[in-house]
Amino acid sequence: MTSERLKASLDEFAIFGGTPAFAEQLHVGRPNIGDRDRLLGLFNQILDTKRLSNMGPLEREFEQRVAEMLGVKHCIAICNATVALEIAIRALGLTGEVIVPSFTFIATAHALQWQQIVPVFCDIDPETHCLDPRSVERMITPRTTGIVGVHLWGRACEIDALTEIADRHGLKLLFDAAHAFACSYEGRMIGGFGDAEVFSFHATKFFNTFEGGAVTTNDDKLAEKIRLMKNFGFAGYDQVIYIGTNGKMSEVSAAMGLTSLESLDDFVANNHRNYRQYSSELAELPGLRLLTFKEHEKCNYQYIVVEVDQTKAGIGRDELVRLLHAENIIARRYFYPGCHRMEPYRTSYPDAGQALPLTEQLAERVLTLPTGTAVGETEISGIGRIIRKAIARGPEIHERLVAEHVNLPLTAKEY
Ligand code: T4K
Repeated sequence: MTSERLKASLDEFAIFGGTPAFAEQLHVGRPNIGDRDRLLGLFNQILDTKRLSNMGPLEREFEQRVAEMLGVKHCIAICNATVALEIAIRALGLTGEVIVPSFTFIATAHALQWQQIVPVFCDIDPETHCLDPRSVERMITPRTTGIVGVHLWGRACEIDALTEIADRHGLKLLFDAAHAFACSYEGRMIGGFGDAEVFSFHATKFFNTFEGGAVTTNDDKLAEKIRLMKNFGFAGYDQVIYIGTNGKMSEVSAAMGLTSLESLDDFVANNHRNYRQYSSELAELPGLRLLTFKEHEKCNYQYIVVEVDQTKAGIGRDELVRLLHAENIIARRYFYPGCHRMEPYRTSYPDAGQALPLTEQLAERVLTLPTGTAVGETEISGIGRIIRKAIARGPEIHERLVAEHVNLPLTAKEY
């Protein structure tokens, strides 16, 4: 960091021509990497044995280790969570309409639309950012076949309420648990709820397999179907008994997964430490709310999520993001503007927003901040100080940005 102790005058903020607080960019989503020697050892094993893919020994070991850790009968490793969602949706026989939050990564909705299933966007609880079960109930029609809940930021949905609704209406219940690896709900690990759950092990997740994902389930028949589907429907040599795709996880990804598993506790401890520091750095700032986690549950703390209320902070979320970017703090507006305002949904369902007032409000307020092993005490204290100074002078910064026409909507490149 170079000049973060400054910013005594507005001119010292990088957005107004000052020196950026950090010489190098700090990102949301820098990968955590486990023991390099262990990983390279596994790579050598892969190269020596020449077993690179197709349900190799590392993929199978990875599946077994994940299933044990989550206390679930089946873990089926997949090449990424998007394909895992697509396969799970198909294996569950979803058709017609499926209820899903709009406040999620676009893959959740696309996995449905990709198979000509209508994603019916449902509002969220502004406290939890997850599906509001009462809104879910209102969106059910005779065409509804399922619900896809998203454990956003690693915080579990209201699983009991959603399960009750799904059971009562005869609907399938799938959870997009892309954010929730190593998290629990009422003391039980996420992975065994609903009909199935889907994890992401993408590079930007706290636990990664480069690219990767998994479906977990306690349903033997469903697991068998998913195993067939991820391998073109092959039941043996020359024997295709089902429609399928290619969802296999490569051996290098499984090697990364096994290595990451060995460091999982360290990754979580690091995230938790970062989260606690952010909590104290950002405490009691007007108009700023740091999303909290239930300390009695297991949590990966992989996202530092902040809501900005311009009426109290004096500065808007987009203005703060722009100010932070200038300081080389690459905050992100996940999941702006909401799936319903992205194509093809924006054109297909132009009125969807009417049923989503809380989603629309939240999408204008949320930003996420860098964490993971790439940032430590010094960086978080620098980020905290910049945010505190920006909020302390929120109205002035806002006025100057307006006067200098810097408060125009963020462009795609600036997100
Ligand atoms: N459901 C939910 C709720 C999800 O959040 C996601 C994915 C999915 C389903 C689908 O999972 P996958 O099919 O991806 O397994 C990222 C990820 O690509 C995506 O996996 C993730 N959610 C989403 C929340 O974030 P971007 O567009 O923000 O990534 P990108 O390329 O801007 O990367 C963020 C930052 O991370 C970069 O600025 C630098 C750093 N980075 C990234 C990569 C890929 C690195 O340092 N190294 C890297 O290799 O989407």
